[in-house]
Amino acid sequence: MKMNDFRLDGKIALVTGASYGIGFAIASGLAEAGAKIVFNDINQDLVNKGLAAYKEAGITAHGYVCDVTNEDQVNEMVATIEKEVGVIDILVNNAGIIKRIPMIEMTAAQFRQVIDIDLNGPFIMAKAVIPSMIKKGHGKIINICSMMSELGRETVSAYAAAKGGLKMLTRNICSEYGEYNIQCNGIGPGYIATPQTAPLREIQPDGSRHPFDQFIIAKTPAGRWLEAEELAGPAVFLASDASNAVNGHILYVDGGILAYIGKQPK
Ligand code: NAP
Ligand code: GCO
Repeated sequence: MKMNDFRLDGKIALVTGASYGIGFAIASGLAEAGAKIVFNDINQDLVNKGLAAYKEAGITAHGYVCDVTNEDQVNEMVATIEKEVGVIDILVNNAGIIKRIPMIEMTAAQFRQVIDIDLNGPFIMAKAVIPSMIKKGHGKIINICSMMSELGRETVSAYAAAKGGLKMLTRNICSEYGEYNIQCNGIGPGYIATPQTAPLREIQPDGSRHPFDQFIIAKTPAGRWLEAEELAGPAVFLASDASNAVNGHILYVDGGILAYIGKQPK
């Protein structure tokens, strides 16, 4: 093994939904390792916000408007990227939403929307980039899974179903395309302080921490929420030649939540 195996120089990385949050943190880490960064988001305002943020971070990024659930938009974006930037070597399926609604109160349309973005989107994106990866003789796909790829909890039935499915899609891409030197793995973040989890960390009217915030602190051995930047190193590893023998694996970056029964209440 050479330390250079962890470098991404000369590689093109597409990170979906990466104007901010986990996607932005992962893309920034991949850039630090030498990758050329391409990202998409759902509208031009978000893409512009992302371009400004990457520029401020000293990263030259290419941004595109694309809804990952729209196959025509995805195919057009990938073709444009190949023309304007080059063939995608690394795909990070990061774009995702969550709806926290008790299952029997959730409409089928709401359930379908979460499945569409969090599971169909990664399928559509992977399907669009794999042919060129096969031609190129290598490729890396990293699917952003979740604690809910392994665990359920109240109000997140659609999200858990999607993230559980994403774990198995990861394993299936590994199984079907490993022979073409394509490695498909997942990252399963724990609880990360981003806009998506902001409602779970809101300070209560009496000034106390949100009950869920306190719950996660007790469930995490380190006794804290994790930062999006803490996902960058694992992403660089899975995007690099250092992980060429790792395939179909979900790397949980959760501070130990899945290993821990939780701190006994005082
Ligand atoms: P976030 O702050 O909500 O960011 C998600 C990004 O995806 C946003 O830019 C969002 O755009 C974009 N997006 C949504 N739907 C899209 C679509 N159809 N096409 C393209 N882009 C779309 O979420 P996050 O916390 O950074 O999470 C990123 C990923 O990590 C998600 O897959 C999430 O499930 C997963 N995750 C998060 C945590 C956590 O604790 N935060 C933990 C485990 C896994 P909009 O701003 O328009 O919505
Ligand atoms: C929730 C949270 C989680 C995190 C993440 C945990 O409501 O439970 O949003 O789902 O987003 O997926 O890994």
